Amino acid sequence: MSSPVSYKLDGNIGVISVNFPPVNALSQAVRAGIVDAIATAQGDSSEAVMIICEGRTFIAGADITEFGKPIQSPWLPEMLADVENSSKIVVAAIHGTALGGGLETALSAHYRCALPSAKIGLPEVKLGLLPGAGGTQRTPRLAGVKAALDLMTSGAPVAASMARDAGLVDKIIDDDLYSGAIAWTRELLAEGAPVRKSSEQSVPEFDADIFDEYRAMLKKRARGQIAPLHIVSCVEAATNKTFQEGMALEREMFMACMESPQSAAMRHLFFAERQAAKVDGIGKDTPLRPIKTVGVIGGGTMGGGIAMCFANAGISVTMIEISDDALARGLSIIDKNYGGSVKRGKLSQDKAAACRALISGSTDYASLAECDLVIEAVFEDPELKKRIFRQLDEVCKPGAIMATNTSYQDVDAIAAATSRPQDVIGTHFFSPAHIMKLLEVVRGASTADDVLATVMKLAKTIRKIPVVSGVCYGFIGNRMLNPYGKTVQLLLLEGATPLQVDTAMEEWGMAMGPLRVFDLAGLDVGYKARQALSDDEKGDPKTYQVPDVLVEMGRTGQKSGAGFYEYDDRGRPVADQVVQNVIEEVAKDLGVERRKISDDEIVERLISALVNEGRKILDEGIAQRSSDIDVVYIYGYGFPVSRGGPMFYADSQRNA
Ligand code: T1G
Repeated sequence: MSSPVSYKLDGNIGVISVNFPPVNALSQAVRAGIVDAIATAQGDSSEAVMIICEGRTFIAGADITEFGKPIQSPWLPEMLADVENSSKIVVAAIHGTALGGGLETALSAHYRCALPSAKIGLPEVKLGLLPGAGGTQRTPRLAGVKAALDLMTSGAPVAASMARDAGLVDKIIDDDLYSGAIAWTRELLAEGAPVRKSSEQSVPEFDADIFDEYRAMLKKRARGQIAPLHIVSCVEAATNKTFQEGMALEREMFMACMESPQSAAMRHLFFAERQAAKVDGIGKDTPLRPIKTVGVIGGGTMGGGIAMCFANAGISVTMIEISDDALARGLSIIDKNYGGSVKRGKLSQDKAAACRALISGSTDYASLAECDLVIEAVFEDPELKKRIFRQLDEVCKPGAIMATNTSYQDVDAIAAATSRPQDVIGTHFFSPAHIMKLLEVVRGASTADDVLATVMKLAKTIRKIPVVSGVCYGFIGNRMLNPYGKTVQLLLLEGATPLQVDTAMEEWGMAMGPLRVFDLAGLDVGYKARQALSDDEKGDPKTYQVPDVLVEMGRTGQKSGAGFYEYDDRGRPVADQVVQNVIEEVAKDLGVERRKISDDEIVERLISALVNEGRKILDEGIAQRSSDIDVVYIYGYGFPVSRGGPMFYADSQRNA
């Protein structure tokens, strides 16, 4: 099999070109190819060497598919040492995204140039790892301690211009990368630019307190994760040890991270997220319906957030409300959201204004006539939804996709209200819709393959992570939330307090304990839904009696200032004896014997409730694969990434 790395002389420049689709990952063949090419260049007529990649990006990192298997030589650090020890200057020419081992390759070169559109980053921390090929030692020497810590502990890529300002890129090439980089390399030769090893540079001045400041911040921001703290130790070593000593520490800590359950979990998620975007049985070449204009029905919190998702992706949106006042309120929610994004520095004023300009409003369904997609986002009343879809059936153009944002209702029943159920689909956004990344895409029995394929691709356009669900009450996430919530109520009656349950789950890693989640969502939501059910349908009163009593006391959650907790004037939850009295009263009425309950029991019973329901969802074919369920719970329900998702966690416990 031919090597993915080619080498040729372009005049006096030896050009190493990597061509290993899709992202030029540093597979064993790529590493061996670069080692051979560098060795060839040492003995030929070249005066300098350039490393460039074909395809859509510079090297995007080590080959993650090789992780967890025996490492084959040449090891990446060895390859990078060969690059850096070249007797001739080596120039890296960057386009696309130079990430992880890709950036480390560029940093082992002596000079770096990049297209303005290029980005560089060290995202290893998102895999529960740290840069394991000199990144923790070379980056601080080139960019300083703070920039290095920011780059490695956030894992976020930075634009080429920022990389240049930080000292990680030397030159921006404004036109064709190949010819521009060749010309620049010849300029360097003409200037007599020396072999410049980043490993020999010393770390610029830094604030000695920075390491402890980062440790304190990371203990909160990346609670329980080991890689971020190891990154701090490695960068600290770059400031007080030799390069070789620092490399030895980096290797030791890299291997510790690689072998950790956290990294296995986060690497699982990396592939799970990408697998979720694929629909078994629907080919990549399925023709998609063009989506240029979108309609959103409902200007509430969800409708406004959904409208922003599309506007932020440059797609024009018409928002429909029932009256001018309601429409004005809806548009003001959007204005407030954009204002907040600008204030938090998430969006520039100009970008926010450009996005906002793409959103218009109307009270007339006729204005939806040219929309390629319409999303209904009104409150959870199935009859109202059917009425809306009958109207959409009247006004939407042939081929328009009609989607419902329902979080529970029967998408097939909604589709049946139209003459074109094949064009109907569920797009379940999570609140706040313009921030939460998860999108449950609910495939109805009649949903056409091209409609599903179009929405899955559109999800990526609006920067969401799509997961396909079949039709059932609550789809994947909310259906699993149901037994989770019921088990919480049983734990309270049996002796745990709301604060103990929430603390146990948050210390285990959940972003928010269940009682705080219920207070945030509003206890009245479940209460109203139960009013429509018979006693049989409601199930065991132990699972809902306490929240019903609280709602009837006017305690509907954070929005009313009290639910399972009281909330102080800054919205912080405070344990409330009134609630404890209600719990004990209900336990007595229902004959529940109370006892001391351990935190471990709380975690074990709540995670089991999720996993057992997840298994049913899989058995029923509602979810395509177990890893899809993990993606739902990580991106929609605050499950800790370091545990990989409920299904992965259960398997890892079983195999431990
Ligand atoms: N290794 C193997 N396959 C990879 C890969 C990688 N590093 N990156 C992407 N792929 C596959 C991916 O699975 C998918 O495959 C296809 O490429 C397109 O990816 C020693 C230890 C580069 C920004 O973490 O961030 O270097 O599903 O759908 O949205 O210090 O991929 O088509 O079969 O994501 O355009 C560090 C991970 C590794 C970068 C492109 N690097 N990749 O995004 O496409 S650890 C990373 C990304 C490391 C060193 C350490 C993104 C992307 P398939 P995609 P995209």
